[in-house]
Amino acid sequence: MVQSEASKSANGEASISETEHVRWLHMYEQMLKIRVFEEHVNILYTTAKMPGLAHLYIGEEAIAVGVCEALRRDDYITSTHRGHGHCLAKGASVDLMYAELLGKEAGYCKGKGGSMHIADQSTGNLGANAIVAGSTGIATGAAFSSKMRGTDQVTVCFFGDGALGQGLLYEVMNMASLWKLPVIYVCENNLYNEYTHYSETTAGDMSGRAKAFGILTEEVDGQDVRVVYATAQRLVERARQGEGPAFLLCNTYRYHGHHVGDIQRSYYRSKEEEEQWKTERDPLKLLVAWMTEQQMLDAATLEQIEQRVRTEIEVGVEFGLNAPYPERNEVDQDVYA
Ligand SMILES: Cc1ncc(C[n+]2csc(CCOP(=O)(O)OP(=O)(O)O)c2C)c(N)n1
Ligand SMILES: [Mg+2]
Repeated sequence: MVQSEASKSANGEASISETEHVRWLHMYEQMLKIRVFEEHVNILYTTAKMPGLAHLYIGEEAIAVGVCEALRRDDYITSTHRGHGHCLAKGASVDLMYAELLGKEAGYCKGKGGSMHIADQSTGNLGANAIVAGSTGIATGAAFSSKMRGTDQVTVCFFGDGALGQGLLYEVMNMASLWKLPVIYVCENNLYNEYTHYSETTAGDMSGRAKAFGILTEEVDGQDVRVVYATAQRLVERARQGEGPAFLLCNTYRYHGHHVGDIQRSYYRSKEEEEQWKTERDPLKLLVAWMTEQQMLDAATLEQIEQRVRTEIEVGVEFGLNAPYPERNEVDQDVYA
């Protein structure tokens, strides 16, 4: 992971170091990769090339990227039904992800898991999970394991605001606090649980639920990757030093429907609300604006990054489409049901 702080220029003003510059460019590229990856997932679904369905993360990219940038490769994450962004931010291969989504043998789960079950042990990704809050037990167990094994690995547990309605989360937060486990609970509050605004399902203060267990809490603007990254870095280092768990509440918004088929959304949220987030609070636009202001980004660099990302994604889509399906006689292999 890249590490450095703002240095002082000759005239004494804080300036962006070369290392930081590289890191911000990388973070922008990662966010764009998630967005373009998912735009193509949407195309694959609407053109009936992809079986099953998918929950798009577009709009929330700054959280996965800001948090995963603060992690080492051997740190762990667990993810959710809306998990492509987490997987890619932790370093998953675009090719193998498309192969999985398209049901192909080369995919992360040999094509048998699909969008909601991608796991990638090589990058410390213990898996997406279709059960709301299901990954909270796995993440806490992984953190317990790191502690027992005496490693300094940290686990990040991503989940949506809907998971705050699940009892398991409270059992594991209790344990994590008592045993000072190196786990960060990252709650992505995108305002909705499926088609219901969180205010109709979630009483009281979200962070207060973690505070009740004596867990350190932070609340950030999930559209601003700079604040997500800075806060995650602090919480991760603290956990690595044995100072225990934290709860990071990130306020965000999903641009698309709950899943790719949810296209008539006016009965639960307005077009104006969607437009406002897209125009005023878009995480990519916010980062580009700041980097441009800091003279870290010009039109030519933006174009180069865009080209690189689009090529990687197009190659990945082709790879997935052309890859073979598993053999028929493998249908009952590697499945547990
Ligand atoms: C235990 C359980 N109950 C219900 C569902 C159906 N379900 C799938 S996603 C979802 C809403 C999740 O909302 P949130 O946690 O806020 O995540 P988001 O989709 O907003 O990212 C529900 C209720 C499920 N998958 N698991
Ligand atoms: Mg939600």
